[in-house]
Amino acid sequence: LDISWFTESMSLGKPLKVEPRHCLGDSSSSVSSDKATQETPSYACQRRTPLHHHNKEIVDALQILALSASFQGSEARYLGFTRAASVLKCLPFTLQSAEEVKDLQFCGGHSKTVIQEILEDRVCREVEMVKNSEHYQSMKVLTGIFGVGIRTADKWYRDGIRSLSDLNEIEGKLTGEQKAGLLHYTDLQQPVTRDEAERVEQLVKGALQSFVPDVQVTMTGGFRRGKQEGHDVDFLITHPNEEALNGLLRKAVAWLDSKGSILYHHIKGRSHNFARSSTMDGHETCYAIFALPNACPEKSPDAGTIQPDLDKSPPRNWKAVRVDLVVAPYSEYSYALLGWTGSKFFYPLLQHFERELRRFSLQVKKMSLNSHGLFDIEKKCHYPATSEEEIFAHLGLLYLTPSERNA
Ligand code: DCT
Ligand code: MG
Repeated sequence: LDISWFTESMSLGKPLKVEPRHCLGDSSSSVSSDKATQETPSYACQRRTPLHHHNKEIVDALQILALSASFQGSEARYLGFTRAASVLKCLPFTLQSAEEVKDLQFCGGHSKTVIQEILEDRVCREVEMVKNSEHYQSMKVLTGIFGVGIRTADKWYRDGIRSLSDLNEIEGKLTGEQKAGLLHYTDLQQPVTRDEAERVEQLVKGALQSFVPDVQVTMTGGFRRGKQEGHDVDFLITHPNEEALNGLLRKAVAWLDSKGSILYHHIKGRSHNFARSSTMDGHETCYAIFALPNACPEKSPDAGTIQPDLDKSPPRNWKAVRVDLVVAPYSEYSYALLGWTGSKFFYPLLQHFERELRRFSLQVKKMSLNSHGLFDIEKKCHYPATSEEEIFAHLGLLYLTPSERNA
C-alpha cells in the first residue's frame, strides 16, 4: 500500500509562504521532500488530528491500554499506546490489515500486535483482560471522582478500597474537593452536552459582566475543538486593561454562589513561579461544581407520567456540572488559549496535543512553552504573541485550527 499521499497530507511538510523557516519544524525539515513524505511526523503538533476518524475500535483499544499503563505508573507504555492511537486518528481510511501500519511511526511492536488482533478477531485478549481486571475497574471509578488523581486512587487501592462505598471508611480523610466529587458523582459522570455548556456560559458571562461589562469570556477545552460533549466546561477570561481583572473572579464566583448556582468551588490564586516552566501553569483558576438549572423544568422527562411513590425526595431541577474558570492577563491570553484548548487524553496527565507541543518546543526548538508564554532557552528571551497563529509561527509550525488538535 502506498501511504505517501497520506503521510504527505498529514505531515504539514509544505513550507508556509510567510517565512522560510515555517516548514516541518524539526530537524527533519532539512530532509528532501521525498524522504519527508515517507515519514509520519514525530510530534502530534505536526499533524492535523480531526475529531472524527476511521479507526475507532483500534484507537479505543489502544487508549484502554494507555490508561491501564498510566494506572500502573508506566509512563513509557502510556506514551507508546497514546502515540500509536494518536497517529491512527489521522489515518484517512479504515485499516484492513496490520501491514498497512508498517511504515507508520509509533505503530510497531506491542501496538502492532493489538492492531493485528483487532483486525483479525475483532477483539484483543489483552484489552479484554484489562477491562475485566479489578485494578483497572477500581482505578476508573476512583479517578472518576473530582479531586482524585492516579496517585491517590492507587494508594486507596493498595489500602483495600475498591468502590465508592468503601470510601465511607475514610470519609474523615477526604479533602473538601473529594467530598464534593463524591456527593455529586452520578451527575459528574454524565457528559456535559453542548446545550448545557452554552447555558453555563450564559451564567458565567452574566456574573462577570455585572462587574466588568466588556470582559472577554471564551469557552475553551474540548468544546472549542468541536466536541459535542465533555466532562466539564472550561472558560478563559481576560480584558485589555489588566486592572479590570483584579479580584474579578472572586467577586463573580461569590455573586453566583449567592444566587445558589455554585455547589463547590476552590480558587487557586495567580502564581508567578511558572514563567519558564514547560510543565506547570500559574493562572488564577476557579475549579467549581455548578448547579445548572434544567432547561425547561415544565418539560422534564417525568412530566405527565405517573411516578410510583418510591422516592419521597423532591424532584431536582438542576444538574451538577464541573466548570473551570481561568483568568489570563491580556498579554498572555493567546498562550493561555492555546494551552486551555487542549486536547487532553486523560485528566490527570498533561493533555496529549499540549504535551506534544511542549515536547516539540523543548526538544526541537529549545524553547519552553506554557500557558503564559514562550521562552527561548538559548537566546534567553520571551516571544510575545497576540494570536495562536503567531505562536505556531514562532515555533516554525503550520497553524492548526482547534478542531485539528484532537490528538
Ligand atoms: N488544562 C491545562 N491545565 C490543567 C488542566 C487542563 O492546561 N491543569 C488544559 C488542557 C486542555 C484544557 O485545559 C481542558 O482540559 P480538560 O477539560 O481536562 O480537557 P477537555 O479536552 O476539555 O476534555 P473534556 O471534553 O472531557 O472536558
Ligand atoms: Mg474540558
